[in-house]
Amino acid sequence: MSEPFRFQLQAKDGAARLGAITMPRGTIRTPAFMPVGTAATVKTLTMDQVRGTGADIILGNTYHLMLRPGAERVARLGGLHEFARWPHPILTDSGGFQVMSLATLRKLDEKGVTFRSHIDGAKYEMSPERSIEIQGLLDSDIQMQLDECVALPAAYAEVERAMELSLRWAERCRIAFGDQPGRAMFGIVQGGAEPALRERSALVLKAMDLKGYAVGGLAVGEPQQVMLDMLEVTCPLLPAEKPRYLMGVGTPDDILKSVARGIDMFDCVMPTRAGRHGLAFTRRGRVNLRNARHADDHRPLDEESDCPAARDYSRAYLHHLIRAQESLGAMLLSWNNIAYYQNLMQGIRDAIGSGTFVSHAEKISASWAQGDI
Ligand code: PRF
Repeated sequence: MSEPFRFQLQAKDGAARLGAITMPRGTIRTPAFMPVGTAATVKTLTMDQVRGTGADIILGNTYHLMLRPGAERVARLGGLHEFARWPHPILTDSGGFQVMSLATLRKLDEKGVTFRSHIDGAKYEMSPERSIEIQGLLDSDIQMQLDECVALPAAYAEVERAMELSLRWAERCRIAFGDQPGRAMFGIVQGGAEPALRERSALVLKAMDLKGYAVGGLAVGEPQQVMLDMLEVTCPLLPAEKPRYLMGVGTPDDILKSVARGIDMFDCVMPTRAGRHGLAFTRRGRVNLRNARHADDHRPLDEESDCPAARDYSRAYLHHLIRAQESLGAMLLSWNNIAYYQNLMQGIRDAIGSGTFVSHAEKISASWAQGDI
């Protein structure tokens, strides 16, 4: 019998938590960063490269995969792990957030969302039940409830309406998901920048006794301090023995400050998207390789990195690739950036384990502030 879904807390340092999620396809060391693999690919990278950076889990998107190649097709082809050649855990987002940002002619009501594909204009309907069905067809290990995320700033009544709808959808998703021992369905706390709404959302979801909880509706236009304030309201209300996932976040600085407030899991397009645009994350801060000052720089991004992209190629060469729009440039910088994020998470985990998280976080951000040498 394979291992059911389990979260073990191994150490705490202030509100920061070190832990592990064990499930049939593998163990996720937390705090974890999940590279984004929207369309069954972490853009520009092979799964061997992604795995080699230390990633335990990647994220996939219901919205993109239901449109192309189609959830039923992925199921016929053996599921997303087999299709994309990633045998380790996969978390899928539920689709609503991507519908609202990408699809055209969207309509949202109690039943769910209807929209037209941004690819060919075809019409789709997605209910909470269909979102869970699709995530099951993909064979996702951690599935997300369908929710509605409101961009900030927003009126209280609008945030409240979307949060209450998300709670009703959470209950429908919980029932549709049923009892699947080796998999999990996470609820999503909504409530914008309103402490009272965050509190109600967290308490109702907690009562549903889900296997994990996400904090959604943040990093959607509000200042960082507002996001951190909402985490300070929300995290203490969530059950200590369940994992907490901050959706779509963020910069390395966002991650350090959110771990400090009790978040265990993150995903963000930042490392891959920034990489495709010529931006490299390094221990000394961000380096824009489009900049002419790199044209004759023979130094690598980081001679001490264990990622070949950081260690073995000169900045001059990376600059050239990016300027010439060569796809190798996008690949090398995406690889460097995912490796940087995974190293950041490993450093965070080690520091929590040794009770030095605060000084470690200070050291890391002081090193960014030095700038590129
Ligand atoms: N809900 C879902 N996915 C998301 C978000 C959300 O609120 C966010 C907000 N940062 C990113 N991805 N389902």
